[in-house]
Amino acid sequence: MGNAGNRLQGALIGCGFFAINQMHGWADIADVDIVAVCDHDAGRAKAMAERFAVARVYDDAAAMMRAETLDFVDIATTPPSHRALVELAAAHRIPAICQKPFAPRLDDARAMVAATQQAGTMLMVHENFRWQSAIRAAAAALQSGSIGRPFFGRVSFRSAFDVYAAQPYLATGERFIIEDLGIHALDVARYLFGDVSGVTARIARVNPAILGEDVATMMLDHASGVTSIVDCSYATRLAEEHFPQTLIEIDGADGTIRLDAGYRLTVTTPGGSRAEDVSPTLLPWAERPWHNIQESVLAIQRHWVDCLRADTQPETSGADNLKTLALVEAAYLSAAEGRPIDPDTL
Ligand code: NAD
Ligand code: 89V
Repeated sequence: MGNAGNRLQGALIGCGFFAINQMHGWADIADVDIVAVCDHDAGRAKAMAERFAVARVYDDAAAMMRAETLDFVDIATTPPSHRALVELAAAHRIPAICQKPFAPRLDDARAMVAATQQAGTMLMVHENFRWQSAIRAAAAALQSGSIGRPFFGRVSFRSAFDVYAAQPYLATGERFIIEDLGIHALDVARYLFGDVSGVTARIARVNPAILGEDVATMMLDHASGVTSIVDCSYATRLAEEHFPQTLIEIDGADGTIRLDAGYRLTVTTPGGSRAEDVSPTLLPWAERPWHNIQESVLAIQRHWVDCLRADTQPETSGADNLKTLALVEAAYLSAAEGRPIDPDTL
C-alpha cells in the first residue's frame, strides 16, 4: 500500500462532468485519500483539486504515475483514452478503476484485461447501475425465491431527458444509446438473469440532431432459461419524466416482481402482493434526479475498497465486464445484420 498507515492513496484521471460524483464518493469513504488529480485540461484539474482540497495536480497521467505512490487510479475519462490509461496503470502496477463503457471495442477491452492480468493488478469497470439500491432490492426479491423460477424479464429505461446538455459528446458518436446507456441495462439483465447465449436487437434514430441511435430494443436469451427484453430510449416523452430510473419486470412460475416508476417495488406471490418504497437515499451532496446514480457511485467505490483490502475480485471486474461489452457488440451486429447473435462468437 502507498501509505505507511492503513489509508489508501488514490488519484483521479479525468476531471469532467461525472468525476465530481466520484470525488464526492471518495470524500465519503473514511479510509481513502485522493492525493492527486489529472486532466489534459489543466484548468479542469485545478478546479477539481481546489473543490476537493487535493494536494497535487497533473495534466499528464504518465507523469503523475511516475511521481506518485498510489494504491489505485480512478479513470473517469471518455472511452477513447481508456485502453491507454489502463495499460499505463498496469505498467506501473497500479490497480485501476475504469469508467464504463470499458472500451470502444471488445478487442481493446480484452487487451486491457490481459495487461492487468500480466501485471497482477486489480481492474474494476465502474459499472454502477447494478449498485443502485432499488435494483439491489429487486435482485434480493428475485434471489429470495418467492416468485419461483423466473422465465421472463424486462429492464427498461425510457426518457426524453436532455442528456446532451451535460454530455455533448453523446450527440456526436456513430454509436449512442446502446454503448452509453444500454450497456448499463444490459449489465443489469446479466446481473439479474445470468449470462446470455443470444441477442436480437433493433435500433432507431428518432432525434435528427444527433448522429447515433437513440432508441434500442433488445431481446436476450439467458442460459438460465429466462428471456429478457432490454429497451432504452431518449426519444420517449412521458407525462412524467422518470430519468434516470431503470424499471424492471420479472415474471416467475409463482409470482412477479415489478420495480415501477417512483421506486415502487411490488412483489406478488401466491400469498398476495406487497408494495414497498425503495427510494434511494438522498446523499448530502446529491442532486435530484441524479441521486439514485450518485448513491450507486458511493456503493461501487466502497465495494472497490473492500476488494482492494481483501484482495478479492470486484463484481464488475474487467474480466466480468467483457461479457457485458460483448452484449453491446452483439446488439449492434444483430441490428446491422437483422439476425440473432451469440455473444460468445465475437
Ligand atoms: P467529460 O468529457 O465531461 O470529462 C472527461 C474528462 O477527461 C475531460 O475533462 C477530458 O479533458 C479528460 N481527459 C480525456 N482524456 C484524458 C487523458 N488521457 N488524460 C487526462 N485527462 C483526460 O466526460 P464525462 O461526461 O465526465 O464522462 C466520463 C466517463 O464517465 C465516460 O466514459 C462516461 O460514459 C462515463 N459516465 C458514467 C456515468 C455512470 O453513471 N457510470 C455517468 C456519466 C458518464
Ligand atoms: O450513466 C451514464 O452513463 C450517463 C447517462 C445516464 C446520462 O446516460 O451517460
